[in-house]
Amino acid sequence: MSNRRSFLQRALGLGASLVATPALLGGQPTSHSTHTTGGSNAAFNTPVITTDVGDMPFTMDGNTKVFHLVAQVVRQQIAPDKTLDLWGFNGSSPGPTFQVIEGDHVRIVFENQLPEPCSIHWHGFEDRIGFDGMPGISQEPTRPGETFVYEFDIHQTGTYFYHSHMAMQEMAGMLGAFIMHPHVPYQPHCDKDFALHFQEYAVLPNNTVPNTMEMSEYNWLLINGKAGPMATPLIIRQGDRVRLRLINLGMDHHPIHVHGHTFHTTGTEGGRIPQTAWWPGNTVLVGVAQARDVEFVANNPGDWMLHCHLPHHMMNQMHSDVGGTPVSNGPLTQRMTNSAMRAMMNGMMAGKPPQSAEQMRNMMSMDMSSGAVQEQDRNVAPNAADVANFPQDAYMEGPMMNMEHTREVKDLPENYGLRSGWSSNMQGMMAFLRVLPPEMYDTILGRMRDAKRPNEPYASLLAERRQA
Ligand SMILES: [Cu+2]
Repeated sequence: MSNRRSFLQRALGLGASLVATPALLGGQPTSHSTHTTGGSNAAFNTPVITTDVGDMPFTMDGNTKVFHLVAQVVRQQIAPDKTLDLWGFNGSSPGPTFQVIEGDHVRIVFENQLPEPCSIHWHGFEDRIGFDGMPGISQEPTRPGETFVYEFDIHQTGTYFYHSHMAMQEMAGMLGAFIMHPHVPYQPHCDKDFALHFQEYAVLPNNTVPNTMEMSEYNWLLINGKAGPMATPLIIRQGDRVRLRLINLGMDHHPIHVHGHTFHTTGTEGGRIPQTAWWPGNTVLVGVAQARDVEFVANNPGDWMLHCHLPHHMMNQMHSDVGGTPVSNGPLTQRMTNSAMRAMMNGMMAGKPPQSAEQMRNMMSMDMSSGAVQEQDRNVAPNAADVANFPQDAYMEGPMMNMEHTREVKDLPENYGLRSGWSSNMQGMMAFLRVLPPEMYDTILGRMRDAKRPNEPYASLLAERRQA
């Protein structure tokens, strides 16, 4: 993906990816806030961080910010054992986040590399009809290989979106965030500002393509294109005032819950709410096509969870145990463990692949060490077989396999120092909100910096700390 993006940048002469710095986002950075009360009165817009996604680079043509948006097929790993074929933008799904300032003149050169027509809608923009992206209504769709140029004078502020206005394309992943920072920064100042997309996919067994015909049964629930335990944690310094921009462009509504803190809802997809009308909560319903901005002072240290509270949205590869029994990762009874192991061994000894490639991958990633089996045993009461509703028919119920040994989880600097075994309980629409004491915060930032990742979503944070 990153190769593709840098190739595009070279091919189009865009040069290196531009990192949004405070100077580009209006105002000048003052000294970093004291972190005692959270929310200094610093007068600059904190760049938004979109974990696992990153920003859309731009170049300047006079006073115009020029973006090159490419619709294309994207192969994306969403969990340690799952990769999907999605449609997205510039190498990722959701597409990279646009960040502009009220008063900006913006040009977006849209190129369609998909095998069918596409048209981009700028959700919430009070724009001219000819740029609204309604195929056959406001304009012709952009056909395969064609380019269309959108131009906007930004006069709004808040959390907006872009997405394909072909509904099935949107359901295959064609969506992204468009942040309009205010010319006069909001008060109180937020030290961290994150954008989080909530998406759901229905992927049939042994398939890599979301079934966009599905209307209600989803088995992969994602934050910023990743399912737990692969969603990158939000890294927060204890005392920071934090803004979360919760975005939903899917088929389901998501009640998003934050642990350990009380937030205020300070904005919607229509922009900022006057402070006198903010309302407190720890869960906010983000309906389809809505955004909810919430803010809080992260004064409670810990590795807190942020997740959708719909129970079925807290699981991976959720599906009913009807028909052939897949490899169970749930709270196995000893009997089930033995029969599953026996079936696998018999299959192997007969010299035939035990199951499909995907089931095999799942099996390989399962922690089969004797310690893990004992751990499973400890999780099941001796009388379990006599208890009504046990085991439940959803085979991914309960703690699943530990994925800490997988490269994707182990090597992520943002996961450093998490409690051992955490990944067994982090599934679906879940991510960590790590409120870190200063020393640990600096340690993790150091590790993130050392990782030198291309298209680093945290680039603005790492750059800011380098200046400080
Ligand atoms: Cu949900």
